[in-house]
Parts: sequence; structure tokens; C-alpha cells
Amino acid sequence: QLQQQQQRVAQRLLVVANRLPVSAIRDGDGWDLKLSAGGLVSALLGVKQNFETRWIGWAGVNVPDEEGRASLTEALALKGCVPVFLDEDTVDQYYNGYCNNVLWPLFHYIGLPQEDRLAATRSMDSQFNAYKHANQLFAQVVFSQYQEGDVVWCHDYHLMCLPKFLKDLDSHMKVGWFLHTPFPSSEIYRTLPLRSELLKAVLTADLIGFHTYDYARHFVSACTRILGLEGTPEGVEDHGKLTRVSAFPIGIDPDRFIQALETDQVKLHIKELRRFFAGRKVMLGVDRLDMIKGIPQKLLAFEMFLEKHPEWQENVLLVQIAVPTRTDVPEYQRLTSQVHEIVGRINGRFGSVTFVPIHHLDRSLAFHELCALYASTDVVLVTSLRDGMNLVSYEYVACQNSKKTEGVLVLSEFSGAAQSLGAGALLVNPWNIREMCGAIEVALNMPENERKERQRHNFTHVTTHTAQAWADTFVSELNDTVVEAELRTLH
Ligand code: ADQ
Repeated sequence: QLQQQQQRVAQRLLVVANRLPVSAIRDGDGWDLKLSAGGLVSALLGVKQNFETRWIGWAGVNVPDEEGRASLTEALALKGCVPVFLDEDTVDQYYNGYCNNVLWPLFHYIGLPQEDRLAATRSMDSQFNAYKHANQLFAQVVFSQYQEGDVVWCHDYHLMCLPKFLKDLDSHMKVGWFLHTPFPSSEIYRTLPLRSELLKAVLTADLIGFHTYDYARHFVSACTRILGLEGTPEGVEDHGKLTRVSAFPIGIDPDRFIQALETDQVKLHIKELRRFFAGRKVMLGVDRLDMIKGIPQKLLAFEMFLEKHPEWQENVLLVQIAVPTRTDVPEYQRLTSQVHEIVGRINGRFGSVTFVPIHHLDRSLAFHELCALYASTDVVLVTSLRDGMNLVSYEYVACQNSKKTEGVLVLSEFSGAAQSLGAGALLVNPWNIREMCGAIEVALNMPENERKERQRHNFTHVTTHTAQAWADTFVSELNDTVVEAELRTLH
């Protein structure tokens, strides 16, 4: 066992994701590297023990010159990162096009807006070619870093062809693939024109993981219905070759948040916020500004609440942090305008010279600011229309334990987190504005003992189902799967 443990400590983990955990910006002759906001980065920051981890991905910047590429590679190496360079056209077709305009809406049951639908269908073939080309570039970089015994962990819908390209380069490579979004019902998935090729490519991985059993089940159904393969309790079988498919619900690194709350910087910030909010209840929303997050629906529910409960006007406010993402995609630009318009209307209707009901920030927050907000607010509203998991709900729970009055988590039933934090949260259907308005009322009036009990339940979950445990379980299952497959071929 000790030997196994030592082996695991030494094991190298190549984490491959579309984006590196840092974004690079040119700064004169050098590079400014900024930590990026997002669920995958937050979760993988918690994976720091047990593996020697190396990140492989795109740094979010076009670097056409060889000199620039060399200096960026050097700067990133200091952070344990290896860049994949993508040119502007590939980024446009692969990332903005196929990933963000085709797979993302499809996997979240959103579909394309009517006016974009035909245009998207027409450009899908060339976008898919760019997608495959980008996946090939990732495969080459992974291969250049790979050493025998490494575990290669591919992440997300951007890299569905990567397992196949890696296995083409070395059939013995241990390859896992994890999807951070939902996998939709096979009835939705099968509308994708090139549905089979993606499924077949993913199936070359040794282990496939999802956040929930529902997503895993949807994937297995897609393989049986579209490819005619056999679904088994372990996964998908293709003429005797088994690909393991399972649920691995992600978590966060709760200690990072709990310890931050003990720092002077966060304590001071909490004090300032409490002074600023004094006498009022505060609700919080923290999302990437994305169509899946249900931000307009959340705002409409708050508007309805203020309308129906004049006694709460000027006594409750909503702090909505919305980090802009994918700003080049027209759908996201429309969403930004829509959100600004609703915020403006509500603030105009219910604000006064001395009071603003919605504090809306279009930017990323520093970690200490985020922790202080989580700790000092009374309710968090997570109203995603669909969400693979949703880590904001986990982070909020992690930051609520050190104060006397616990905050309430209002959580969409369409987030993966509803399956893990459902018992402690107030679950809502974000499509039902009236129901969300009712949940706001319940949350703001919830008696202390009930809040305590709900928080206790969720806190136990968040502190036991961590990002570290998630990664350990996935990688050890991947190792076991490969050993089992080798044993099967020997017999
Ligand atoms: P995301 O869609 O990015 O992740 P989520 O899981 O909520 O969604 O994570 C967002 C992360 O970004 C959180 O860690 C949060 O702290 C951070 N963040 C958000 N707004 C911020 C801001 N203004 N300033 C600073 N930080 C901010 C995807 C899937 C999710 C899945 C994760 C992980 O869409 O469903 O839970 O991957 O698998």
C-alpha cells in the first residue's frame, strides 16, 4: 500500500483544457499573466497534492511571432503551464464557432436563436474542421510533453476529439475525459449533424466522467441509440471493448476559502461591507455573464418581489457580479444589453436618491473581495437555466460557517449542484419567475434554526466532497481501469 502511495505521489498528471488557468497579456517585451475566473480553474486549483501537475492549454492570446511564442512558453513554464498556440482564424471557427455557438448551447438545451440557426448550420462543417484541427494541435503538444506512466486528463466539450488523436499517437497512453457541462438528453444530442464522430472519438478514452449520473446516463443512451453500441452498468461496450463511464461530482478546495476568511484583508473587507449594508438584507449573485446562468430571470424575480412587497423596498438589495465572457459572440453582446436594460429599469423604478436596489458589476473580483461578499451576504441566488455543477453555490456555503447568522442558498433545480446541495438549499425552477419570487420571500424570512440546519447539511457536503477528492477518485479509477483492461487482454 505504501508503495502504491509513493507511486501515486510521483505520478505526473497532464491536465489538458482549452484554457490555461492564466490568461496572458503582452506587457512590453514580457508577459503579464492573470489568473482567469471560471469553474474549471477554481476546481483544479484545489488539485495540488498527490500529483505532479502540468497544465496544457491555450493562453487566450494570438502570438504569431516565434520570438513571442518562445518568451511566453518560458514565462508559462514557471507556472507549470505549457501553451498551445492557436491562430486567429482557428480561434474564431473552433472556439467562438463550434465550441461556443454550437456545442455550448446544445449541451445546455438552449439551442441557437432563430436568426442565427440557418447561418450556423451552413458554417458548421468548416467550424467542425477547425475544431478537429485545434484538437490535433492540442494532441501534438500533449504528445511532446508525455512520458510513459503519465496520466492525461482531457477536459470539457472543447476537446472531444482529443482522446482519439492521443490514442492514434500512442495507444498505451492513459487517457481520461471529463465533461464540465451537462450532457443533454440523447433526443437533443442527436440533432447535432456530426454527432457520431464526436461520440466515437470520446469513446476511445479509457474513462469518461460527468458531474451527475443523469449526464452519464444521457451519454450512454446517445451511444446506444446513435452508434448502436451496448450500454452496460460500467459504461459502453463496442465489440468486447469497454469504455468506463461514470459520475464524478466536482467540488472546491474549501480550505482555501475558510482560511481566507481568517486573514486580516478579508476581515477588514467584511467589516467595511457590513458597515455599508447596515440595516438592510443583502442578496448576492455571482456568475459569468452567460445565457445559461439565468441572470435576466433572476432580475425579473427580484423586480416582482419588490413590486409585491413594498415593505421590503429600500430594505433589501441585490449585489450582482457578472464577469463578461465570450464578448466576441453576438448572443453574449445581446445578453449584456438585456441585463443592463433590466438593471436600469429596476433601479429607476425602486431606487431613490440615497438607495440603489441592484449593485451590478461587470467585472471579475479579486479573491479576497469575493470571499468577503460570500461571507457578508444573507442570501445567494443561483438561478442557472442549466449548469453542469455550479461552484458558486459551493463557495458560498464554504464562506458561511464562521458567522452567527447563516445565509440561505436559493438554487436552480437545473444545476448539477441541486443533486448534492438540494437538501440544504431552496430549490427553484428558474423559468418560473413567480416561484423564484416566492423563494426570495422564504429565504429572507427563514427562521434562524432552519437556516442553521440547512447550512450544516451543505457545509458537511462541501467540506467532504472536495476538488482534491474529485481528482483523486477520477485518476485512481483511470489507473484501475487501464490495469483491468490490460488484465482482460492477457486472459
Ligand atoms: P462555470 O460556468 O464557469 O464553470 P461555476 O461552476 O459557477 O461556473 O464557476 C464559476 C467560478 O468562477 C467560481 O469559482 C467563481 O468563484 C468564479 N467567478 C465567477 N464570477 C466571478 C467574479 N466576478 N470574480 C471572480 N471570480 C468569479 C463550468 C460549468 C459549471 C461547473 C464548472 C466546474 O459551467 O457548471 O460547475 O465548470 O466543473
